[in-house]
Amino acid sequence: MMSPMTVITLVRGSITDQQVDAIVNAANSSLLGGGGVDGAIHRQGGPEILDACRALRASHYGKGLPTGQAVATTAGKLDAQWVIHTVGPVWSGRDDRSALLASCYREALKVAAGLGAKTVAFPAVSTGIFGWPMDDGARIAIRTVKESATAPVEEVRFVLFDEYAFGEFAEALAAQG
Ligand code: AR6
Repeated sequence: MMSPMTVITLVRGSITDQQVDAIVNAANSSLLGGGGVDGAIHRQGGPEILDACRALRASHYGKGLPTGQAVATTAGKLDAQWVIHTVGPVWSGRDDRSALLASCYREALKVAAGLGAKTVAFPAVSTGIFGWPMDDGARIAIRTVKESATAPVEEVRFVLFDEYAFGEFAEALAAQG
């Protein structure tokens, strides 16, 4: 269960504008950038983040960061100490990949706790370019954070880009109390 010291907050906006200890990136296995949240983070964080990602590829992830895993780099010029890159699953109507989506939140929180982060901002992983339905993505996000957030993480902040995403997260949070 989530530590009683951890709160979940929801805000509308861009994840790149958050002042937190760790910002989670919805990356892809290559760790070399892309569109959506990933593009915004690299654009606003500057080249230091890409340099760190290239170094990680060379040292640990020659075949790419597997789906459902998470790894931290510097946050460059962003107002955070770390970016935690995680790779969400691409939505499939045929096979159930929700365990992999849950794993993204769980593993990112584990990395955050290991770094000593008290505040962590998440986007709605997989719900953009990777096509995951927002209502289901929100339920998995809220449930997994409730199950797995631990000290020293005190705040898990979901940063939702539009009113629709915000509404779905608010509903999931209310439903799961
Ligand atoms: N702040 C917060 N949320 C955002 C922002 C932002 N600046 N920009 C978009 N969103 P996506 P994915 C929302 O596509 O589905 C990249 O190319 C967006 O509306 O960023 O996991 C990677 O390199 C959506 O609800 O990530 C991968 O190849 C959510 O963030 C691929 O996209 C996630 O959308 C990952 O796809």
